[in-house]
Amino acid sequence: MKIRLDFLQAEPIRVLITGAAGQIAYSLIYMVSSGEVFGKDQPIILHLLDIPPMTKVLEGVCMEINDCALPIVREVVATTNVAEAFKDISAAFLVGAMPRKQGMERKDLLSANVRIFKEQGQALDQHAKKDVKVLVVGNPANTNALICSKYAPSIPKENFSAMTRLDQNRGQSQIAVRCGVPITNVKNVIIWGNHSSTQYPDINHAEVITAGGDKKKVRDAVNDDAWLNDTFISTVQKRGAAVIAARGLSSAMSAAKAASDHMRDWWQGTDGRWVSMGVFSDGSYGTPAEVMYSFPVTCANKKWTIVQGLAIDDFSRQKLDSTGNELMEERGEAIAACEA
Ligand code: NAX
Repeated sequence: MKIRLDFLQAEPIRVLITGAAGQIAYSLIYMVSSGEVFGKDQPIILHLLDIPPMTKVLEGVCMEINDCALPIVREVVATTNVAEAFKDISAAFLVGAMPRKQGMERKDLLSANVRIFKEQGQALDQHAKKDVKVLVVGNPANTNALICSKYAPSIPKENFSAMTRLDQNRGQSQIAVRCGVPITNVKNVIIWGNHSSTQYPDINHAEVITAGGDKKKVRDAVNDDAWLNDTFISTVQKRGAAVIAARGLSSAMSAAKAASDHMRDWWQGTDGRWVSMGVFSDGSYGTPAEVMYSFPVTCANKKWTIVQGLAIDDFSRQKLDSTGNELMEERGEAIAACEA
């Protein structure tokens, strides 16, 4: 009889999900706990953080985790205590954030949220493992990730990222539907910049295997520049609002799937595939340095590397600049809010 010693021997890792009583977490907890992100042989100790008014909901979520009977989940630490939540974690999905209330200005939302991420940055600095991988989902995701990293100086900046994978998945899916092929036939759609309406979904370097089996540039396969330069871009940019209009609630299942795709690829590698991640900009492609800018990256050995050498035409240049300008503005407002 063959005994699976690898599974028995692996040390559990502690994985934090914040906003654990919310709707994205409701899907994400299952995806992480089923082994899709860190591997089916990697036991985990789930840390779940939410705010005190959500304690009862969190208890219900814990009951369901137990009832799922998940082999890799060794323990669940459900808490409203920030220090306990961040203690010894190896990975963090920072999903919890304050939602936009009616009549609230964008600036007020930004300042409320960056204060949450300042506190969580400090908690990471004090309590998490120094090689922790942090994915920020809560909006404004890029700027929240920047603030988190600023207040966690003992953790390398490369260990922080913001989620633009949902935008990438949305873009690749639009192309797959348009070309009448499975999603796996489309690759290298890029999201540049901010996870906001200024993001630039770029298909200029994307490829598709057509229904006839040929490998083509997406621009050639679609053969409709008006659709690609206008309808496609605005559909991806406005997809979140379209889901809210239809569902009465914001994207949750797809956001959870994107968060698990993002962390899985970072943790397990992309094998040369490009994925989009909001990461600390080094100024590549003439983007502003020191903002969390979404770039095409590849991942290996738990590290991301920006894909270099791509040609940027005038149309793209203007879009890369405008989303970069927005990130610089957000950075200024966020730092002011944290220092106030
Ligand atoms: P929900 O309102 O369903 O859940 C948020 C949860 O966070 C709540 O349970 C709330 O109590 C908790 N929370 C609030 N403050 C907290 C704090 N300081 N510490 C811990 N928990 C806290 O929102 P949900 O739909 O799950 O969305 C969560 C966040 O994801 C929002 O900021 C949303 O804007 C953002 N999104 C980001 C996306 C991205 O692509 N980057 C896409 C999906 C989503 O819109």
